[in-house]
Amino acid sequence: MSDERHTVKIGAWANLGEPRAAVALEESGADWVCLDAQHGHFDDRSVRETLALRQSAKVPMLVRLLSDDGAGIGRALDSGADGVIVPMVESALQAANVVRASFHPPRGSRSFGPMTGVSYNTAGGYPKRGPLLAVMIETATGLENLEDIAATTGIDMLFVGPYDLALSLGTDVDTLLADAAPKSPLSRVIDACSAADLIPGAFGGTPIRARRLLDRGFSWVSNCVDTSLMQEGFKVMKDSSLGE
Ligand code: 3PY
Ligand code: MG
Repeated sequence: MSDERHTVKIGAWANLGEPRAAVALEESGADWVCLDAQHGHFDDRSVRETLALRQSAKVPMLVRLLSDDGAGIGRALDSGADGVIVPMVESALQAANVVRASFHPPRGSRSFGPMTGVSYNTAGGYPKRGPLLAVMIETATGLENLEDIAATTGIDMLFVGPYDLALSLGTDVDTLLADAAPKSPLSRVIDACSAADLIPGAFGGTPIRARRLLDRGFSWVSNCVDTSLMQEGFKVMKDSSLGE
């Protein structure tokens, strides 16, 4: 995976739970799209409808799950998600459970639903060997166990949630992003990804924060959410209509 690890991929974050809006993001040039079922409004039905609505799988569509629950992982993958982003992962055991829940036996323990199951897609030529598995590092405990989590066989990406991580560390997002000291939290995540050959990913949320994360060495970075795109987009279009 080494080459892919360093390829910059800018992602769009879909919060609304609206299948057509999420597919429009995929068609707008995003390198990947996340359907957020944790803080966003996606549920089983809207995830399924979104994935079914794609004309073709152009880029990876990942589901950010409500929790690390194995059944939820299986349902997202059965619906055709290209991968999952699992929040609040704090230990190697939790990361190993994510891997186990993502693969059918003999590799894992994912249940096989032959009448409903969709095999995972291969959007954008990646992932080819299975669903993309991203575990979120967003707590002080997750950071403490970072290297063990990164060493878990089967994980593809460490994905930083800077909002939760900043809260957990008693700092703020911009201070966390700006701290480039060698042993700073984000530097440690980059180093752990290098050592374990994982993709370093992070939630940016805005273009400025996405830029900071790219500068810090992250390669899969989200730079917007669908709701803010509408707010910002209308402003830009209004100004442009008025010649400003
Ligand atoms: C975080 O920054 O904590 C996130 O989970 C982004 O959604
Ligand atoms: Mg979070």
